[in-house]
Amino acid sequence: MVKAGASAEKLEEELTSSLLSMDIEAVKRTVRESLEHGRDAQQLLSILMNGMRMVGRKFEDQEFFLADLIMAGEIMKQATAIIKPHLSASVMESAGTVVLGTIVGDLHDIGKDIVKSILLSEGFEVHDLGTDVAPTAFVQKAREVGAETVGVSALLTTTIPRVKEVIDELETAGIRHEVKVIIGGAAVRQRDVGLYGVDAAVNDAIEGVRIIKSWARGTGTKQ
Ligand code: B1M
Repeated sequence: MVKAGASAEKLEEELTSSLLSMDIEAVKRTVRESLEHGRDAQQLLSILMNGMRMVGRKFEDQEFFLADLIMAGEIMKQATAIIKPHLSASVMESAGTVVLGTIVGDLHDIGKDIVKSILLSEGFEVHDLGTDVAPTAFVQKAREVGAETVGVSALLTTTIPRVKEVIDELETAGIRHEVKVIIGGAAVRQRDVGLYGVDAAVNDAIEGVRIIKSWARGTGTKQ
């Protein structure tokens, strides 16, 4: 158990070790106790995300199997459910409307759900379409709710290019000039802006929300 005044290193060591040994109860207990003792929610999230990267590497090295990936995903979901209410909540005015989803072919939703929580806490109206979302569905929903932003999560190198179809559909619908598009996920890179014609590409939720907020305030520029 992590003691109240334990160092950041000790906390990271214990949380990562519990995650890698798939001890869901230990992860949840450490997260809960750390928050009770005033630990920063963002710091806990970063530690868990690093741990998930290690899980991913172990999966690549065939040290972990699909069952481990599934279990780690479940642990991350339950841990982030505890952390989310503690993530930054500043301005509570209706900041804008965002349509959010994970692109077609992709079932990863933990990162998307974090982005959604932060957007909600920042006063945005969020329409979450879930995972495996067809490009046309993003556009239909954006049109229906008058969204200024479409946020696409994509974790697989095979699914990232499909964001181009969202851009094409927005153009076909004649509303590309009214809607900004941001893509996010661990493998998303800045070059994706040029490759697929999106307005921003990030691999960090806080950075993504910062950009969406700047667009809502009208201070953002195309990346
Ligand atoms: Co998958 N998976 N997975 N997986 N999985 C990765 C992504 C992988 C990198 C693991 C690896 O091999 N190293 C790899 C992709 C390789 C690649 O394409 N380059 C991979 C693979 C291969 C697969 C399968 C193909 C495995 C298989 O079946 N053989 C399969 C694909 C299924 C599918 O989608 N069709 C698969 C399945 C799964 C599970 C279902 C078991 C599970 C997901 C559970 C779930 O989401 N409900 C899973 C998991 C857990 C992972 C890893 C281990 C962790 C992902 C995660 O949740 N991270 C992952 C390894 C990794 O990411 N390095 C891996 C924590 C999360 C908080 O981070 O999602 O990056 P992330 O979100 C961040 C930022 O990226 C950003 O904000 C978040 C917080 O800062 N962000 C946005 C995300 N979306 C954003 C949107 C924005 C802005 C920011 O604006 C709109």
